[in-house]
Amino acid sequence: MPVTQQLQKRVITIQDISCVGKCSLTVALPILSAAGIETSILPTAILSTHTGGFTGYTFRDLTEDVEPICAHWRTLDLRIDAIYTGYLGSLEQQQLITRLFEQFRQPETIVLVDPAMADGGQLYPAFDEQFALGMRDLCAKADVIAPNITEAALMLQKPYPGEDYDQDWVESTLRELAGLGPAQVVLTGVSFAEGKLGAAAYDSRLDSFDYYFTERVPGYYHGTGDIYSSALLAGLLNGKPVAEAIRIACEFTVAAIRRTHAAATDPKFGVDFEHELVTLINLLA
Ligand code: PXL
Repeated sequence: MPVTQQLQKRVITIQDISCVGKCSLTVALPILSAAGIETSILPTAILSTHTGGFTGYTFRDLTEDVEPICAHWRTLDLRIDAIYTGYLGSLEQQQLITRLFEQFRQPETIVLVDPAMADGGQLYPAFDEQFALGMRDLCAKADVIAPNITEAALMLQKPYPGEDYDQDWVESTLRELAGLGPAQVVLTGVSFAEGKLGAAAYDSRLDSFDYYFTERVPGYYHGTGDIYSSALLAGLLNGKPVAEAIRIACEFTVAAIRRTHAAATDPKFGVDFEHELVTLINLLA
């Protein structure tokens, strides 16, 4: 295979390390690497497990490390193609990361914020409404955001609709989220028909909506939002338009969920995305 002359893309991803229970950095790193992207990390916290479905987990907040890490990076003349944030360790980190965006964003940098803080109508255990409003302010600084329906409702301070929404609700929510600042908004966990699940995207520069759905696999699978956002970014950095990137992310994520459902493993440990990395590579080709 010929070696390409293309400059390798670099992402800085800012999320926690959950040591057990695949999510955040333990999925972002392998997915972005498989997509050919150099992945630099800024860990926001270290937990023995993620906080969804486990009890007794440890939590070490790394807020104090953010500024010294950034100060060192500023001496390195780093070319950064994307900054991608996920689960944050504290409210204070939201302000530090806003500053990081200002310091490291270059004209072509894609800033993707996944406001990973809630699902199924509930905030994750560590967070409150104040945190959700801070996440809204961080989303305002992004180019692309990828909330689920719960996160979207929290940031817009509107009621969580459960399953009771229609295309008008989705499209007005997407427009309201774009009104915060990001040019592109991807809403995940969208369903208009029983047995179907997917994503809706809005590009405010084109005023256009795109949808993509696959079959809904029964059950709740932890870490799939992080898998989705990582694959979405892999698509965007490989030059795919958002309509194509949401398709790639949906197909890859559902393939990993399908495999895990068939294996009947405990879903709190995460899904078997590793055996589907080849699917992602083919989807990106
Ligand atoms: O996948 C989202 C996520 C990331 N990191 C931690 C979490 C969760 C969701 O519960 O607890 C620590």
